[in-house]
Amino acid sequence: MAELRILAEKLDAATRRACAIGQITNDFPALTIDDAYRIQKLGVAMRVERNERVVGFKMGLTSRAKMAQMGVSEPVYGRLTDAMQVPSGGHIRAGAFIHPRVEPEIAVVLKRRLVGSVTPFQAAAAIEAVAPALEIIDSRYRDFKFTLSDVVADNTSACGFVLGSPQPYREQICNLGVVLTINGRVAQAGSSAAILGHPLRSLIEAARLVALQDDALNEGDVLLLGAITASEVISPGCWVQARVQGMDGVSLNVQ
Ligand code: OOG
Ligand code: MG
Repeated sequence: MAELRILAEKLDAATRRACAIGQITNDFPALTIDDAYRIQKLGVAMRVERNERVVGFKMGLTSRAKMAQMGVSEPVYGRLTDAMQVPSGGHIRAGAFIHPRVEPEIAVVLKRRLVGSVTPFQAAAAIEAVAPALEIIDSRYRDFKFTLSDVVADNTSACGFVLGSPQPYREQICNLGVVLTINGRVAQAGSSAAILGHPLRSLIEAARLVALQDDALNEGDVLLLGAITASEVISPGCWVQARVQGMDGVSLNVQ
């Protein structure tokens, strides 16, 4: 456990200094996924000690586009805190991060606790609202390169998120067109079906994965369901917008 704490501190320092580090699996090639989730939990506890509040979770690597882009092929989850949230139309300072990227997502807000094996019906019944979202990711590893254990320990590159206007959950979220523009130009386009074939599956998978680590999705939690397309590099001067069919846009300025 002491060793896991040291690794969590190393990742936390890299985050705060915006300074990349080598992959931890270079030194610990046998690092298990369970240990990686323990490191993640210790790192988030350090944020909580600094008065951040956990507001939910994010799923990662739930689309083929992301799996191919990152060379990792299993869904993972990370934790979101209030300090990571940026209001829609707000800004971030690229210099506060190492090599930030943005990706279009859909978020759900839960009205019920969800944990372990749940049916699609139970998952749908737990959704209070759906919102278009942008996720800002920033791997703490050099060159944005990692193994599955590395990225889990690094809180799945969580760095920031933007939520658009919440809408009541509709059954038809399974095949919505999604476009990511940067300075008005289409950078990525896809469909919500890219999320494990159906966005609801990401919620079901989140409930299963958190239970493996003795955790749960709770009432009021936000859950980002995972990027629909590959991510895009952002730099000062970028105005990023995601549009999900039938929903309002969600945007972010990069300074
Ligand atoms: C890992 C996080 C992936 C997503 O939506 O697929 C992720 C990364 O790509 O750095 O957030
Ligand atoms: Mg993401």
